[in-house]
Amino acid sequence: MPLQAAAASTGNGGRGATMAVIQEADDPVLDFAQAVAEGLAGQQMSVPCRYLYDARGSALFEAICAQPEYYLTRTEESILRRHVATIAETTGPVRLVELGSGTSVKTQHLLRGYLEQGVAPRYVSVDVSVAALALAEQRLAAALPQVQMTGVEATYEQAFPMLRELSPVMAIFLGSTIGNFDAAAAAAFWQQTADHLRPGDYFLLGVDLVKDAGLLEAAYNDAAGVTAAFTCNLFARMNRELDAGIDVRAVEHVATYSAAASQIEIAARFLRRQTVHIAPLGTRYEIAAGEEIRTEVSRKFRVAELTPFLASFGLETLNVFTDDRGWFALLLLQRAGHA
Ligand code: AVI
Repeated sequence: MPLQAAAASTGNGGRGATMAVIQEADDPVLDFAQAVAEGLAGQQMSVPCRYLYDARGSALFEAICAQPEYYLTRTEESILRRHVATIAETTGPVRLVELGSGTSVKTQHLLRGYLEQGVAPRYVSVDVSVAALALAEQRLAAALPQVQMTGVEATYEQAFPMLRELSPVMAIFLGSTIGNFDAAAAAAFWQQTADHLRPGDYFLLGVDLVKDAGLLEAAYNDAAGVTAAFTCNLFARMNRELDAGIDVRAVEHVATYSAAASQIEIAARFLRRQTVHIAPLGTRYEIAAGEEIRTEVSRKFRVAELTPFLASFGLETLNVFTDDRGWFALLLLQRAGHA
């Protein structure tokens, strides 16, 4: 898909950063309404997890990353810091394209590593949140003014064609966000990745690993209640945008680990009977006391299973970097095949 709006200056004093938009002409509130209606009509009620990330949800997610129980962000950051030189040496000068970049906090370690190798990295950050992109740009301009950044407001699907155009690239997908995709969505994601990378291009993937259930459940039930607030915000968002009339005090955050499925399963449990209105569609749904609406899964991985799975899409694992406790892994992948 072509860039529909031309790159425009983001007013950073002419440092060369640009912001571009790749967007379908659509109505975000109507999209949200339809997704909620579809999810509540299903056998197992659910709402797609992408709707957790409105402005308040994104701020809460940043706060989750700083919670003592949520080891993922800190652990991934430490692995990145330790192995960035090897990564930069392996790829040489490539464009770095980060999918779902958020505020690009961890990526700064990577960019610094490339700079230390004498490579001035060109960095393209892709996110659906223009606010996150603007904040990333501000922080990057302050920390690493030598880096050329282009922020692209787009979904992953919309951004895939860029990979081919920007080759040689290393696509970056950190934070174990792939764990929030169900098996079908993950397979589609890898197929698209394989289709759009050129042979020889790289992919840096961060994944959370299977571990003790107690540690995992603590990470998604932090004592300060930030993850609970993140889940509840989805229902507050329904009130704000869909006039849903939900009593948010009757929503309880439930996060449990299923060892059988190797995933954390997060739901909102309704403590009292509720009627959910979806004003833009003129529909309503009855939720009984004790019923749950699934808001997220967060799959956990085993490297020994993941690498052959990725290889089946033509993505060869060059390196697996992990922390001393083996809690999290960064995989440096390369698209196989002949140019
Ligand atoms: C964004 N994603 C990788 C987080 C995770 O760990 O699955 C989302 C999250 N939800 C609750 N806590 C963190």
